[in-house]
Amino acid sequence: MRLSRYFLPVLKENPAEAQIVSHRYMLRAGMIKQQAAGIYSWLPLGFKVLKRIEQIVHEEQARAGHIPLLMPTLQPADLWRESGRYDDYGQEMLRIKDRQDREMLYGPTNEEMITDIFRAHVTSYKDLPLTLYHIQWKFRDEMRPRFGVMRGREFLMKDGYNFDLTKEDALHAYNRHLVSYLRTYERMGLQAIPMRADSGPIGGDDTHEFLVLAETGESEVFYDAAVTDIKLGQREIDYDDKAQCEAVMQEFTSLYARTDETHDPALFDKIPEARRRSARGIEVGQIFYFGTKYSDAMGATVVTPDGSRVPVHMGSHGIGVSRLLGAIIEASHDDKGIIWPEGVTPFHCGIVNLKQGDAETDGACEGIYKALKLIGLDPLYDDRDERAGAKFATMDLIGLPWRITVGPRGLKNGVVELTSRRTGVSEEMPAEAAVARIATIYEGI
Ligand code: P5A
Repeated sequence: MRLSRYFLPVLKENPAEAQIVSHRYMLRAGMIKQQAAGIYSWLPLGFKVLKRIEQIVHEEQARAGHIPLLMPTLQPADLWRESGRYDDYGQEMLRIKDRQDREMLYGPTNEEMITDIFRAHVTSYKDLPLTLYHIQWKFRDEMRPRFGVMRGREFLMKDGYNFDLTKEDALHAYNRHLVSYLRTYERMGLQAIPMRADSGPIGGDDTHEFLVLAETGESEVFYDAAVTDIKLGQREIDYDDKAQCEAVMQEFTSLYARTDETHDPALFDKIPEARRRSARGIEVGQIFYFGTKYSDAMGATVVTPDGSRVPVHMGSHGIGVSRLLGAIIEASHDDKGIIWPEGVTPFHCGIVNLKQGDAETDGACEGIYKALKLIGLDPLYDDRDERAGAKFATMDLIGLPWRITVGPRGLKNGVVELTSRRTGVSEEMPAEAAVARIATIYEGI
């Protein structure tokens, strides 16, 4: 993309309404625009990152064997009357009447609707196990929408639902989700720690939230510092291997890590003092096992091998897709702007032309731009007639992890400059070498 033809409405001033850094940078980098409290338009740069995050979520769900579908945002109230949650949900639910006076709602989550789909089409244990998911907009009329996309009213969620014959199978689905979520967050450059939590209006006893540690996080958390040393890394996972998934789950959840809702000071005090931590965190996901809560209430049953009918065991599993943008920025920025991890960056590399209009510099930039595109990368070429300082400030603000700077002085010596946004370190090298380096960096990402 050439910046001269892109739509990147950056702001010079800090927006007064933004209290935390991610909100400030998302507004300043022209990623989002607020349309009403907690409701945002996703401008091109923000939309691009949102799509990258969705893509990683889809890839990791596919790896775990989960099947995508798409349910609507609007739901009939009657479904929620069946589960008993229509009245329970209270003010957070946006209730709407259509022209026939039928009661509808904008879905805050989809347990009821997926159970309705299941009961309409699945009747035998032979069709199990089954995990369906979608990435769809949700609406929760939060009392205090704030911090930009962190606590929105309209927000994008990945929500998945498992259907299993037995509790044991459903707990495997729980563990499988836990493992696949760990991989999903790590690919986004995040460490998200599973913490024992409260299940709230979703229900059930088994639930973990995934928290990214950040001072601006809304949740208070207590944990053993040793949990931050555990990484999934590149290990091979067989998602059908129950023992392996359970072992990873145990590894990540045996040490003390809880949100304030389930915090137990007596247990916490048993951690060696030097490892005790209380901090704040951003909840980027949550997994639940709630057994037959919805299948009982809504008649989602299957015929078992012995011919009897039983309600299926279920769980649901959510990732805060739009919230993740805020969480990633909170975890990765400096005083100049965002620093995108390579896995989610909106453009792979920036190209800064220091002397727009100079034939040789323009030619070199064009060459690099085309070479990067040819190998399937997506560069952002700042071809505007602007001062170098302004170009650097924009690149730093929007946070592309790599920048190639091209100017007449370097070209005289046959070199361009390759700069890492994270370290600030620059290296001079021929243009072809810079392109080759960028290609290597993104191999396998
Ligand atoms: C699990 C999937 C559920 O709703 N039902 C389907 C279960 N879980 S949850 O924890 O309530 O939400 C899942 C994730 O969505 C994000 N989230 C939000 N993001 C932005 N703004 C909000 N107001 C908001 N509320 C929830 C969180 O990341 C949460 O973990």
